[in-house]
Amino acid sequence: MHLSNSPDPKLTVLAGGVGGARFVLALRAARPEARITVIGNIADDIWLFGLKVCPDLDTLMYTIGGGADAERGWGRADETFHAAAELAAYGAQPDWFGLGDRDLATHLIRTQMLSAGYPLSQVTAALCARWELGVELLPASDDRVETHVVVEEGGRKRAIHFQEWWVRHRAALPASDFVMVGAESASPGPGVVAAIESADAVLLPPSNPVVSIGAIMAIEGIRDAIRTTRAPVVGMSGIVSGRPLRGMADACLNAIGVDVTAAAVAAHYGARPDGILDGWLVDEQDADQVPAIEAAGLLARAAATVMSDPASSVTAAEALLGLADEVARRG
Ligand code: FO1
Repeated sequence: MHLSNSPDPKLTVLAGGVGGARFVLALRAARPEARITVIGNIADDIWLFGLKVCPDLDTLMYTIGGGADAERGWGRADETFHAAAELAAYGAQPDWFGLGDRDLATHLIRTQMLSAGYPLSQVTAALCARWELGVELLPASDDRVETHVVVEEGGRKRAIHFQEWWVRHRAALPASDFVMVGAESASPGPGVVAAIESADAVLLPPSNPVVSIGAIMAIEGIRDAIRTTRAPVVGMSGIVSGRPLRGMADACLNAIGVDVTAAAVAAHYGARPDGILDGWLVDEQDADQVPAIEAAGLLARAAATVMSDPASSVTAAEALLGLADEVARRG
């Protein structure tokens, strides 16, 4: 089936936080009739003050649900930080991760449901019901997976939680590796493999290729499903003109020895079946990289991909759907 003539295509998106969330918003606007499933990264998750915090799932939920702080990208709109200030007054650590008051309610109810024995997938569905997303948000796994970053300080190597590296150190501590602890034994969450296998297209938004898409792909059952699905699998580069559009993907790519270019990220993902992609969309500013990407076995196109407002975001989403269609037509 081709996307262009399907009345209600099934679109499955693998997403990290802000970039993934903005892409899904645009996709929903571009294809209101589509059944969209979003598989969210869980490896950014962290336990703080006895609470389970799921930054990427929450960024997806708040953004798609219209409750996010658009400027910051993460957390709730109209947020206050009274509880965080009180914790700081007690000298509580960590003091580098700002849990807002409204946001705290999400972590409280999530933790209460998890403690009562509900899996993360059911908890996420219950939380999302309030936000009426118009898409289905599935955690990549119900199992615990956590990205740890291997850093070197004073000639000694140690591993720290991803959030400590990202938020506290602003990704400035030289990193030599990322370890997705628990990924090797984690199973895909309920519905995840089915969403990939039954999709008309699988879409990778401009999420971080290492700690967002890479962390989802670290779960073997998901990686295998992506490699073998009959659906076209296409992605959009978050690297434009040698720089990440947002976030600190450059620090992540440097750490694993991948150049900060759209073509290098495409080569890092690789062509199916050994890799995970059929097609790769780069920004028009990187059109000169298209031949190199095609030489690596991918269908590549250049288009306006920078999502600076709702209209340009829809244009970018349409371009990625067009690439998926082209892959499908080639068979
Ligand atoms: N990012 C920050 O830069 N500083 C924060 O204090 C911070 C708090 C925070 C609280 C809840 C939440 O869901 C996300 C939060 N983030 C914060 C964003 C987030 O941790 C990262 O940007 C992502 O994990 C990377 O995708």
